[in-house]
Amino acid sequence: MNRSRLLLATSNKGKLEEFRSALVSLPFDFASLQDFRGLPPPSEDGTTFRENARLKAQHYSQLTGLPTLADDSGLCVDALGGAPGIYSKRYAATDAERIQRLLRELKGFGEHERSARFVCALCFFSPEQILEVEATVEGKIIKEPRGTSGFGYDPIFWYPPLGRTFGELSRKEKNLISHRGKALAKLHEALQP
Ligand code: ITT
Repeated sequence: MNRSRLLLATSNKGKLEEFRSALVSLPFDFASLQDFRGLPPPSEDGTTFRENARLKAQHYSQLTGLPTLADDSGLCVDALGGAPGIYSKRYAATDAERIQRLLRELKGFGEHERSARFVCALCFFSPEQILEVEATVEGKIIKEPRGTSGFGYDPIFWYPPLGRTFGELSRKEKNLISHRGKALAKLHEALQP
């Protein structure tokens, strides 16, 4: 059977690995932005995760002619009024600096004031079909990074049911419970032939 190609449109390596591992059983050949070097980036000027995911997916689908999956995600911290939220990537220049900034902003906040959630919006965009799904996972921000797995804010995101940070989970464990894992499971179901 002729399998169609699906573009996994992210320049974030951590996301790409999680996509591949969660979607492996779908009947697509996966392409990535590595296969389309030099494409201009989309303008992510939406006001919600959902809008930004749609902007990215539509942008890359129209440039490549391929069905495209894009993700917009981030960390929302209650004590900071939901920041960094859709600005999670732009919070600082590197993962380490983003973590340091967040820990600085939360200095002085006690154990019970550090609740947070990761949010993930996915958009599958093709000329025939647009699918949008969203999922969240609740946790709290600890005071010192723990673990080296995953990416981004994972080492400071404490997940109470497992008593570990996301930085201490394998990719498989993270995909079972994370915002992205849950959103990918919904998408997987919707895309089943
Ligand atoms: P693409 O737009 O190319 O997909 P990006 O990293 O620029 O990649 P976003 O604009 O969606 O993506 O930014 C999301 C940021 O939120 C990401 O860079 C991390 O800092 C953080 N983030 C999202 N999901 C995360 C996760 O599962 N673990 C840790 N941090 C995460």
